[in-house]
Amino acid sequence: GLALCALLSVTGAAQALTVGFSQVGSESGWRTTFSESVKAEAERRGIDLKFSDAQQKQENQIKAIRSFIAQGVDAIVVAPVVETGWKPVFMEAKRARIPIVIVDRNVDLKNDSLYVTRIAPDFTEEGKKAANWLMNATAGKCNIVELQGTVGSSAAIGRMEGFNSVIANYPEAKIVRSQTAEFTRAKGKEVMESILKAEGGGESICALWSHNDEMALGAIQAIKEAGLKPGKDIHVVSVDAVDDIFKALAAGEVSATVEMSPHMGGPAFDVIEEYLKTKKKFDKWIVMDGKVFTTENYQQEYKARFVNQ
Ligand code: GYE
Repeated sequence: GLALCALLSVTGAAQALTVGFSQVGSESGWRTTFSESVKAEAERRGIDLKFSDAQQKQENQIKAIRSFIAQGVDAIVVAPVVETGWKPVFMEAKRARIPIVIVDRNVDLKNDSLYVTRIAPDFTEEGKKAANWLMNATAGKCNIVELQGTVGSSAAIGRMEGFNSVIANYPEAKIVRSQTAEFTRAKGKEVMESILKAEGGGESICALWSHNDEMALGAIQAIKEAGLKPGKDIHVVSVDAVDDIFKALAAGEVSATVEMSPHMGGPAFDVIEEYLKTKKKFDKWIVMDGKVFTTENYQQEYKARFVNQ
């Protein structure tokens, strides 16, 4: 009863960590899995998580961070929707002595001043893995349509740079159309429909390179409605390795996807717990690596996700 509470509060054992998480939105299956994973991890650790979904709007993320500062949380986790515009609110958190950990996308700030570290994949590597797979599959001869992610996001910038750096070595591989579909399934379908029309039906398109599975899954519907077989007439290569893409791999409608782990909650909470003890900065960020799943090697992961539940 009261005595125990008093004892716990004296020993500090009752002081659960309070962490504010400013999430981009829920635009993709990958993102919702990421949010669920962070919430489950907080639950497991007895962390009081304040969660905010910004519907992909930076001003909502800034409002959420300000609210976390006002609440006096112990730490803030941010998945920044775009790279720019973060300095003022990060300065406010610093003045309030509330550490920030970046997850997923990046900001254009130096991490030695305004945040503790970043936990993320190497987006450029993801683009290179996708392009290397496609160049091997097509012997370097391919007219490619690109669906870009959110303009200004480090995920779209990095994946584009990585992919382009590889195909630059193949004179007969070129991107014939490139347009953003904002990482969503609906826009992926809509943009692919317009590209197929503009390209005379799509017979000349060798591959679709999509910055995430969500847009690829929308584009696949458009490819089928145009009377073509995705994964056969048009290779489909994307990133995230969400559950739905494994169903498409099993159906032969997708060729390859580069895995991006959504399980960044654990590492983020580890960093926070360590930082609050040591106040030590991290001199480099924590990189999450990912595999390339293709029609040749998806089966084991497919079973792990759908059969053993
Ligand atoms: O690939 C996509 C989400 O920032 C890397 O954002 C993340 C991307 C992910 O919309 O599904």
